[in-house]
Order: sequence, then C-alpha cells, then structure tokens
Amino acid sequence: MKLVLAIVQDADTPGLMRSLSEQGYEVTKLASTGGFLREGNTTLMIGVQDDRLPHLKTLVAQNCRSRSRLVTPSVPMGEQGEGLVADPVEVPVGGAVMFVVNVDEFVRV
Ligand code: 2BA
Repeated sequence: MKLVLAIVQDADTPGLMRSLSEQGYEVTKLASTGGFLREGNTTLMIGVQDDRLPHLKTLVAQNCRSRSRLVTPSVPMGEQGEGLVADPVEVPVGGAVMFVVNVDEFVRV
C-alpha cells in the first residue's frame, strides 16, 4: 500500500475530489499553504493499493491544470532607495505535486 500526499490548487480540489470519490478512493483533505507563494492550497492524503497507483496519478493529472501566478520579487534596499521596483515575474504552479510513500501498516479499528 502507498500513501499519496497530493498538493493541489484550491480551484482544482472540488473536481478532483469528486472524481476520486466516484472511482472509490478514500481521501482526507487538509488545508495547506505553499511556502513560496504563501497562498492557500490543498493537500490530499490518499491511501491506495499499489496496483491502483497509475490510475490515481492519471486522475490527478486529468483534474489539475497548470496556472501561472505573478510574483513581485523583493529587492534589497539601495543606498538612495532608487531603482528598487522589481518587475513581477511569472511563476508556474501545478498541475499537482505528489509524494508517494510506502505504508508499513494500515489499521482501522
Ligand atoms: P508554493 O511553495 O507556494 O510554490 C508555488 C510555485 O512556485 C511552485 O509550483 C514553483 O513553480 C514555484 N516555486 C516554489 N519554490 C520556489 C523557489 N524557491 N524559487 C522559485 N520558484 C519557486 P509547484 O512546484 O507546482 O508547487 C506547488 C506547491 O506544491 C508549492 O506551493 C508547495 O506548497 C508544494 N510543493 C512543491 N514542491 C514541494 C516540495 N519539494 N516539498 C514540499 N512541498 C512542495
């Protein structure tokens, strides 16, 4: 068995959770925040049998699309405080980031 930690954008979460539920996956949803953009995202914990892992990856890929966000880099203060306005840069986000972890034991009591 594997534990998949899937970090997805909030906008993709409802559709992905619907697909996962329809396909019989069990999911726990956690509210999370990206360390770089400091924006909310969603982390899904999905316990899955090894043979279903490729199908799960396909579902995630189908439901999560890549977007870009504009970020204004912070610039260190200059001596005269001039020329410090940095242009926004585009940062790609997603589709999704997945960690796949081996599960030693799954217990339901
Ligand atoms: P954030 O940390 O908010 O990152 C959003 C996007 O910013 C990333 O998209 C990436 O394109 C870019 N980015 C992140 N760190 C950067 C840096 N130091 N310099 C330049 N650009 C940077 P994704 O790679 O699709 O990641 C989406 C979200 O997945 C991340 O949100 C974070 O919450 C999570 N994530 C990604 N890689 C991770 C990792 N190795 N460990 C833990 N969480 C991760």
